[in-house]
Amino acid sequence: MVILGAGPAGLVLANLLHANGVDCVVLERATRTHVQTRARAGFLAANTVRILERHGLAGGLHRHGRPHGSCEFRTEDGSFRLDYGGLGRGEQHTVYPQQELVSDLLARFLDAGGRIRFETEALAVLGADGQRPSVSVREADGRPRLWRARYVAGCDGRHGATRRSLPPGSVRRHHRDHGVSWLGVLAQAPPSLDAVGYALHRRGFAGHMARSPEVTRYYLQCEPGTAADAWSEERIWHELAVRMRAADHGPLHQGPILRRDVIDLRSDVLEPLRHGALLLAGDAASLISPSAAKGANLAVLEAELLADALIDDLTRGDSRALARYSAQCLTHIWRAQEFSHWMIQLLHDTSGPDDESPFQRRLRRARIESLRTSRTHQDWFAENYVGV
Ligand code: RFL
Repeated sequence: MVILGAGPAGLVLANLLHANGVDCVVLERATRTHVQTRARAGFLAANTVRILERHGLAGGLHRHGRPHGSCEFRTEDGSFRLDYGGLGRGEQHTVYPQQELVSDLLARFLDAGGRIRFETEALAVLGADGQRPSVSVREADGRPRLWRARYVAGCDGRHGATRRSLPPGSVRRHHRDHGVSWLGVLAQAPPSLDAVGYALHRRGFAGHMARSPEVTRYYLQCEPGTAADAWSEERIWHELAVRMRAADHGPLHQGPILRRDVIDLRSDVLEPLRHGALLLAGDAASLISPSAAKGANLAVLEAELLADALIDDLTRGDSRALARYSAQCLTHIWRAQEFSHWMIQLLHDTSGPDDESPFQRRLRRARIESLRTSRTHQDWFAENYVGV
């Protein structure tokens, strides 16, 4: 079994297969240091925590993760809090940075004798429609090599070899560009409020999410096409203060900006998540905007489903679960996409300069008002916000 990519999807899959006696190797393009320091997600859903617990992979997040169940909306009509941990199914997030989770998964896999080749870039998956697919790679020393396996798991994210290797017409791609971009910054500064902050402002959306007691992620809606370094630190903090209405709610805790990325809010789903012996999981299978913090959670869920299916197939000769894998994941993926799409509509003014814009803006205000006042709406929100 060859697994492409050492992100959350590839490493959960690798740990589960290895623990069940399935011979596998992980091929990863980046260095170990890069993989262990890549800051991305931070909000783990309750189901993700249960999956990791089920397989003894939750030690680190139990020691260092923090429960989180509150978000605050700040709008021109005032602000309100939703303690979502006590709504819906009563589930909370665990805040645990993705790079910490990846480091735990990696250490566990290697300690158990798992094989991983860093700095090994998959170039193409070949012969996936046959019984013996192979992966052509460039090894760390630059030499080409071919890895053969019964199955290849494509867990190499949005820009990996998996997506490039799918023959035209083999898989359908459902795509949506939301026309919205965010400047995401990671600041060496304590969180400014004890909740996720969603600020809806006529200058654009601003978001606040704790990562640790010392590090906070902020998002600022920016013009599509903005370069990551286009805004000065001063402008970033000023814009955040204005949009988050610091004058009414208190100043933001500022600190050096550690990282910045421009994120174009795009969604896409490949269907089915399988082409013969090539099986897709995580961002390689579907991309979801970070507005609802679902990407890493879907990756872990899909990895567990794929591991169970492959273990049945490879150790018991039972391929029924593998046949169901794609449809099962797609149900979860579309549900998450629907909620993420709803969040995008809620957080941004996506209407253009046409006659219908004022109508759209009023709908958005009504939606927020419903969320502020209706317990039924709040329960629905909580269930979908934490659920994957
Ligand atoms: P990853 O983590 O991208 O890992 C893929 C791995 O494959 C390697 N790779 C290759 N290896 C070999 N050969 C090749 N040709 C290769 N090409 C690539 C890469 O080096 C990498 O190590 O995918 P995976 O495992 O599917 O995990 C997906 C998640 O990383 C992603 O969905 C989340 O980070 C999305 N996301 C969030 N998700 C959440 O659930 N909660 C959040 O709060 C959250 N916040 C975020 C996010 C993503 C963000 N960015 C930068 C896109 C915040 C941000 C800013």
